[in-house]
Amino acid sequence: HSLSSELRAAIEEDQLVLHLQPIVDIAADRVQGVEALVRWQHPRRGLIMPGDFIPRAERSGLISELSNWVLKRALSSAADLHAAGWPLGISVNLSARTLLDPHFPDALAELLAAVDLPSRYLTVEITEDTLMADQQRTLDVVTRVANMGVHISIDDFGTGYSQLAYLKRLPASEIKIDRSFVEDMLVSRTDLSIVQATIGLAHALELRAVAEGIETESQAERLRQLGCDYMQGYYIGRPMPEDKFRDWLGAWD
Ligand code: G
Ligand code: G
Ligand code: MN
Ligand code: NA
Repeated sequence: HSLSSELRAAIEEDQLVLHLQPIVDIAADRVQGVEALVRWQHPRRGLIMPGDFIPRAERSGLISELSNWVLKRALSSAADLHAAGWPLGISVNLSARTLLDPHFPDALAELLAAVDLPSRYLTVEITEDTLMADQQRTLDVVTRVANMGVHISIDDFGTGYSQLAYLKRLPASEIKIDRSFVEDMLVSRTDLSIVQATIGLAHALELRAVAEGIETESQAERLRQLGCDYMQGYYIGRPMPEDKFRDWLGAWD
C-alpha cells in the first residue's frame, strides 16, 4: 500500500482533521480569527503532519481534492463558530498546484455559496514562492478569488524571492512575517530590523502585518510596540482540534 493510495481513501473516509490556531488582533486584544492546519489521523501510523503528506498529494494529483476537503471543512467550522456567537475569520493554506488550477475559482465559489458565511471571513494564505512560480497564471486565479471578497495573505514573507513589482499588483490584504524572524528578533538586531521593516512595508502598501511564531510575552509586547496588527503562535495558543479550540475561546478573556 503506497501512502498516496491510502491518502485518497483517507480523504474519502474522513481520516483528515483540521486543527485551529488562534490569531489575535493586538491593538484590540481580541481573537480575530483562526488558521486551519490539516493533519492526517492515520489508523495505524497515528497523527501525520502536513509536511509529510502535502508534497505527496501535490505529486500524485490529489491536492485539488485535499484543498477542496480542507476548504469545505474550514468554512463549515467557521460558520458553526459564527452561529455559536464567535464571528471569527478563517485562514486556509493553499498549494501552488491549487492556485494554478483554472477551475479552482469556480470550485471555491460553489463552496462559498453552500455555506452560511460571508466570503470576507475567509482568507487564503499563499507563500511567496507559490506566488512567484507562474506569475501571470497565479495572478489571474488570485485576482478572481479576491474579487469574490476573499482575503489574500502572503505567507512566510521574507523567505522567498518575491519582487516588489509583482507584489504591488497582487490584491492582497496582509503579509505574514515568517516565524524565523520573530524567533530571533529579541536577540538579533538584524532580525528586529527585518520585522520592523516588514511591518513598515505592509503599512505603506495598506496591508495588515501579521506575525507568526510568537512564543514569549516579550516578543508579543515588542510586536505591539512596533505596531504589528495581528499575531499568532504557541504563546497565544497552539493548533487545536475544534472542541479544544472552543474551550480555549471560552477561557480566553
Ligand atoms: O501544521 P504545521 O503546523 O505542521 O504545518 C506545516 C506546513 O503545512 C505549513 O507550511 C502549513 O502552511 C502547511 N499546511 C498546513 N495545512 C495545510 C493545508 O491544508 N494545505 C496546504 N497546502 N498546506 C498546509
Ligand atoms: O507555513 P505556515 O506559516 O502556514 O506554517 C504554520 C506552521 O507553524 C505550522 O506548522 C504550525 O504548527 C507552526 N507554528 C505555529 N505557531 C508556532 C510557534 O509559536 N512556534 C513554532 N515553532 N511553530 C509554530
Ligand atoms: Mn500559514
Ligand atoms: Na508562515
